[in-house]
Amino acid sequence: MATNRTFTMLKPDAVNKGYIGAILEKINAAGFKIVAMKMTRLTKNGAQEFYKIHEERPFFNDLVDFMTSGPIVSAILEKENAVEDFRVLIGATNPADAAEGTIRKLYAGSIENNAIHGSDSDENAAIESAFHFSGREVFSEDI
Ligand code: RTP
Ligand code: MG
Repeated sequence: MATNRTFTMLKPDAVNKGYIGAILEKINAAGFKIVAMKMTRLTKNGAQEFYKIHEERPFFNDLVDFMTSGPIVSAILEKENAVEDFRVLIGATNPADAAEGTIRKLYAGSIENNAIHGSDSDENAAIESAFHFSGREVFSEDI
């Protein structure tokens, strides 16, 4: 299986509760290599653009308000089968449905405040990574 990449954000709830270190530990322990990472805060326009696919959904405005409510940590992760394996690691969208040991089961409070994002396809991983990072911010070579 080819090594590929996914994109993640630690959402404002996880950052605010002090879970950055614990979540990064789980990500590394699961075999993902961090090839880009930064703390930022999404603007309203940025959050609307990032979650544009959900703009007709009833929860869209609440989602944008939540995602702009504080800083996030965004990162690009590399691993074999990255997109699918990362979705397994983070668990179901609603932490009440998430499997034991998953990041959302451990660190998410609700379906709205669910701690972490993971891309849902290779195509979206590339789009989302380019939205958050320039080429110079991505470190792919082994050193
Ligand atoms: P994400 O994109 O953040 O990784 O989450 P996901 O794929 O598991 O879920 P998705 O369907 O893409 O929904 C995006 C985010 O919208 C919020 N949401 N709220 N109130 C609701 O019913 C509801 N449904 C979704 C969640 O924060 C979800 O992560
Ligand atoms: Mg999604």
